[in-house]
Amino acid sequence: MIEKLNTPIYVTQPALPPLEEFTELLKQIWDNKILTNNGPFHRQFENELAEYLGVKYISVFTNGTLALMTALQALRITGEVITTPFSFVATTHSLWWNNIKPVFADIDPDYFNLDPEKVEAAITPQTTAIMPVHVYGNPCKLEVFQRIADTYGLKLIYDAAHAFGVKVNGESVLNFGDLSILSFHATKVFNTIEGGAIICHDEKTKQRIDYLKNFGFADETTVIAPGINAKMNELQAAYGLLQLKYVDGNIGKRKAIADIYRVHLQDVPGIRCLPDIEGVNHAYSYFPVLVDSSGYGRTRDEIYEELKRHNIFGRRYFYPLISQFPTYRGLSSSRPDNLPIATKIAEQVICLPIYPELSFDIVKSISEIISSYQNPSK
Ligand code: T4K
Repeated sequence: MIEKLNTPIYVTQPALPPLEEFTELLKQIWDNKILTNNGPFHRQFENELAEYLGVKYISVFTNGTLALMTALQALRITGEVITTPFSFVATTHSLWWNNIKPVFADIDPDYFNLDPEKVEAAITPQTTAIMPVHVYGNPCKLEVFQRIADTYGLKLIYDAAHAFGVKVNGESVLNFGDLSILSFHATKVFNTIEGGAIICHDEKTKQRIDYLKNFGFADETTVIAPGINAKMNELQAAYGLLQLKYVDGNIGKRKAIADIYRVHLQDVPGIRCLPDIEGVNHAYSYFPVLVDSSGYGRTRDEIYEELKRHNIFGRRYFYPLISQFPTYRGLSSSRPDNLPIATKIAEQVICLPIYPELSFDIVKSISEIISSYQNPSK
């Protein structure tokens, strides 16, 4: 039997760069007194990030939510946008803050990303764009979405908040669609404390995004649009530069943890882990497992509570569905009978702790708690 752990284990814990290295960069900021507004670290960070990720143009932001909101402004999206209910609320909130009507479509049962067939069926004359999410960093069906977008003349904006560093056949997942958005929040694979980015594919779009994140200023006296203040400051950009040196090692540790969970949970009846996808370089941002109570003998919520009793705090990302929150539940696309797969997955999923400093012994203990808690006779 596994005892209750002395220190709480959360779903994640941020990886930080060595403090001494950060202090060195802080000294430079203290000397030159440039704190924000496209300073030297901001410029260097964008360049090095673009190179690391294998993308052409990137614009860094205060956070992922403002990046999403600005992306919609950059492409002048209006009317209706088809999106997923199985995500963090920020995906849909970004539409709402832009006065755009979200239209929810169901997800696929394998990796829980938007189902392209359901998206196509939801298109109306008001639809202007599709906003899929690479949930847990597993890539959406990229070619199929592009074909639908091209056929119907729609924009394609990927919420890639979970997909830092993810590649498909050697190509960054961020190079697909019109725009992709990253989050560098403390809970993400790569963090700048808070932060985010928009990835685009041409210089003009990058220019427009950069104007928009700086109030719309094109020069000292010209404001080209009602922009917002969403710039990343120099401290975060400097911190981000350091993070780039360590991110590969951190992803390697995440992979090792995912492998241990998979080995230890593979034979537990009613428990499903998501396998890696062939040709994809994963970043292991989350470790979701599905609990089928008919095989396991207990529900997802019972496992969630049992882990808590051991001082382990998994998270039910993404339950409830966004479509169930008060702002959105009145929409006709929010009806559970329109979203049967998302409804089912939201009831079954729990994300287990995964982060670079998590010890392998604790990963094994968590697996053991889940394995010994099953009750197949039920
Ligand atoms: N699109 C998608 C698909 C997203 O998942 C997100 C964010 C966004 C867009 C928006 O991006 P940002 O605007 O956030 O850049 C967290 C995060 O706040 C959020 O960034 C993230 N998705 C979402 C999935 O998770 P919470 O409310 O679950 O986080 P919280 O504070 O409960 O943290 C979870 C655990 O992590 C804590 O129990 C302890 C640990 N933790 C957390 C923080 C903040 C630490 O150890 N240290 C920390 O500093 O939302």
